[in-house]
Amino acid sequence: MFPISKFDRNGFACPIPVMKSFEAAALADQILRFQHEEPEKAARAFGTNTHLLFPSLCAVIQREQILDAVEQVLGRNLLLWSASFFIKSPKTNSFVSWHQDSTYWGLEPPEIVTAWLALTPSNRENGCMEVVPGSHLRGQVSHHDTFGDDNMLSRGQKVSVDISREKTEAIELEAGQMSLHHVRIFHGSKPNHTDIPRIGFAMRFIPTQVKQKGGRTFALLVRGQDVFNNFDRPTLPRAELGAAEWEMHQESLKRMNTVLFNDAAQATKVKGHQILKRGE
Ligand SMILES: O=C(O)CCC(=O)C(=O)O
Repeated sequence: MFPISKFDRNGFACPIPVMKSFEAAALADQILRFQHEEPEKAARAFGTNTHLLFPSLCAVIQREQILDAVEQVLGRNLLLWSASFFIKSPKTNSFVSWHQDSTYWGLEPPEIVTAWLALTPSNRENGCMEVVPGSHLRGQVSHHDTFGDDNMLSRGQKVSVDISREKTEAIELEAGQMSLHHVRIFHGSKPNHTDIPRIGFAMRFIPTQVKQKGGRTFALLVRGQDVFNNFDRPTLPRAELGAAEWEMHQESLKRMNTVLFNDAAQATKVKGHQILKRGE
């Protein structure tokens, strides 16, 4: 059990053990093999909701160790709203600008927790996630979109706060460990300067009473009951990358895009209407 009182104060908690490092390494291998063999398909698959394409990832999002920790923060009735990969290849400039997740997701109230599972070690050298502890208590802060090339966020959104004046903390994880972070915490990450990839699988959980503004999206009931019915249920994958699975995946992204990009004409222009290229 991880200390929940610290999550309330800090807006994040880590490290939380989820799986053995060899299990994480096997998943990382599967992901990297797919990326190597079918780069275009992989780019479409990894952005958002990859779990709808792979039964193995669908099993990950429902793992007891993850849900037990999330339940301590959000309560017993839990939905998985989305899941994204953040993959930094060795020696690349990919980075994540400092942002709050709550900015464009259109979810209310802001009771959303991300479980970020490291499938490789994630440390200062290869660009682990960094946070400003306690910043989730400052409410929603304004952001501006940069659409920067190396920025892993689809809009390159950046918090309008001078982070150099803030106290930051690096979230270093071993493969198979995860962190939890609050939807309003300021967070970001730097490039990977090492020879090893950095792979994180970010799972976004909400309690069933949360509502989606701007359209109806999908969310999977992973624990407890849902008496609110605020989301549609996705069909779970039976085969890896099957035709029906791609159809479900694309439909989920189409709906998500309607919500995320409804006021960002430039997003479709810059990202070529590829739906969500990578993490939200
Ligand atoms: O993987 C990263 O470096 C950033 C992840 C992130 O922004 C998130 O999970 O919300």
